[in-house]
Amino acid sequence: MNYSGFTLWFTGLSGAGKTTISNGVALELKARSCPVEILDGDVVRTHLSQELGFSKQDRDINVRRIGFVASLLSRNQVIAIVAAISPYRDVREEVRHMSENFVEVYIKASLQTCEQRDVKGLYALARAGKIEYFTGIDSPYEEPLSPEIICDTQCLNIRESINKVIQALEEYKYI
Ligand code: GGZ
Repeated sequence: MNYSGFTLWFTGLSGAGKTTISNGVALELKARSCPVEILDGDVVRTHLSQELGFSKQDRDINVRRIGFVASLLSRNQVIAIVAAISPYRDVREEVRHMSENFVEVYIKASLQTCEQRDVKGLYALARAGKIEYFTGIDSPYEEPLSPEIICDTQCLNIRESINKVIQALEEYKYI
């Protein structure tokens, strides 16, 4: 089968499950012999965006960089999987237009849920004023208005979310 490249963009709060679900989707796609590359916000920040913080201006630069790399990959038949908070709607719209084929996946989880999980202890630090511009605390998260896919993690477990993404990609005839 001939696969075309596309960008699969996961957005959502810190701790919503973007990394876990996107890694699971990547494994499924690799099992189908699809060429896949993952661009995780956290990882990109240690390689491409070390100098950037979390102001709107810096996040916008980070998200545009990721969008640009994803566009290069996807135009070369690679499935570019992005997992980044990418909290601002305007820049998400901008990166949508960078890739010819773009699928936005909203990993939906309430702030309360993410804060309860607090896997990395970052919410506690943000509440204590030790991290500034923390998404959901003192920096906004603008929910997508019409994402191609929504994984509501209050209703779906990890496996179900992964399956939902794969099924949607089949329906869109990307895979
Ligand atoms: C949000 C922060 C912050 C602040 C550090 N706000 O859940 P994580 O830990 O592993 O992933 C988050 C990551 C955010 O990087 P992104 O590139 O995805 O953000 S954006 O798309 O908005 O540019 C989080 C950690 O870095 N982190 N400080 N203040 N998340």
